[in-house]
Amino acid sequence: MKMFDNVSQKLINSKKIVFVTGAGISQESGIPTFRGKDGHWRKHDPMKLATIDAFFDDPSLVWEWYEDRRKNILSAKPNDGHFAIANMEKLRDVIVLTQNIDGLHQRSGSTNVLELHGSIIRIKCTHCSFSDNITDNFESLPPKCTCGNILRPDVVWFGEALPQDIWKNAMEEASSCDIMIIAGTSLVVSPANTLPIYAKQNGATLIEVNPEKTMMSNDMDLSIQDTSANILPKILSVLKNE
Ligand code: BJW
Ligand code: ZN
Repeated sequence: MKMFDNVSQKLINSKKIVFVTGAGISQESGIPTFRGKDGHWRKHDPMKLATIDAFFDDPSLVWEWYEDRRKNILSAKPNDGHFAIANMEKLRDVIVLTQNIDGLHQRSGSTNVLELHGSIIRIKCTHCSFSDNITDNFESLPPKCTCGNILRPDVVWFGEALPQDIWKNAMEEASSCDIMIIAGTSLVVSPANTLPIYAKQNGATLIEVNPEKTMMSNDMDLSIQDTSANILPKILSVLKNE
């Protein structure tokens, strides 16, 4: 396929493909991004919703935002981009390093997914070590732990460290792939935006899929300005040598 000319042989010869994904990959499933034109951060101040201080200032407000998002996410379906990645597992070693908390990669069939920023279907206590999946609607917000303290969504907010075991694995996977495909992320949030650098240091080929240019587009071997649901199935076809 013409658009993959300079990387198609690398794709065909590859053994291990690592994806770095962000909100844009779920945009075609009806889930808003953060910084796009209908993005959350165009309507809300991130410092009032996505920090631990904001949460303790107004836990009900933050919980209402996450509950609205959780309902939207649970009614959404994976799109052709997610399914293309899942289908690549039949052909190559595939690892997905996602900043998304929506679980759509797993629901599309991907089995090697590292959730860098947590998951919207999990809760954890702000005080003790309790954590669990959310299985039902809450009677009132904010929900309380049996220890008496409030529960929070098990996601990573600004100023918080990523889960250390997951981050360590993510760096190792990024450092040992032949191909890294960066899809649907603005690459403005650290430390996730350093993963392409680890891959590049190992000599990997970097391919970006995003309708907009990002700060790292010029560092890519190929940067395709189109949506992930359009392009990832085409990359799957190249891998199948179709
Ligand atoms: C399409 C498409 C289609 C559209 N197809 N593409 C100054 C002050 C305070 C902190 C910092 C600072 N400077 C740096 C920091 C660090 C901070 C940071 O990076 N901030 C930047 C904003 C500057 N990072 C952190 O704080 C991180 N932690 C940390 O650094 O810890 C250090 C530490 C170490 C040890 C101890 C203690 C601390 C944590 C970051 C947590 C991010 N959390 C959020 C919200 C929680 C999860 C949730 O509720 O969902 O995570 S913020 C939000 O941004 C969310 C996302 O995962 C993340 C990344 O966004 P993403 O996915 O890239 O989305 P967008 O909207 O930005 O981009 C979408 C893209 O898709 C666009 O490019 C579109 O064009 C494209 N697109 N349609 C393909 N169909
Ligand atoms: Zn507790």
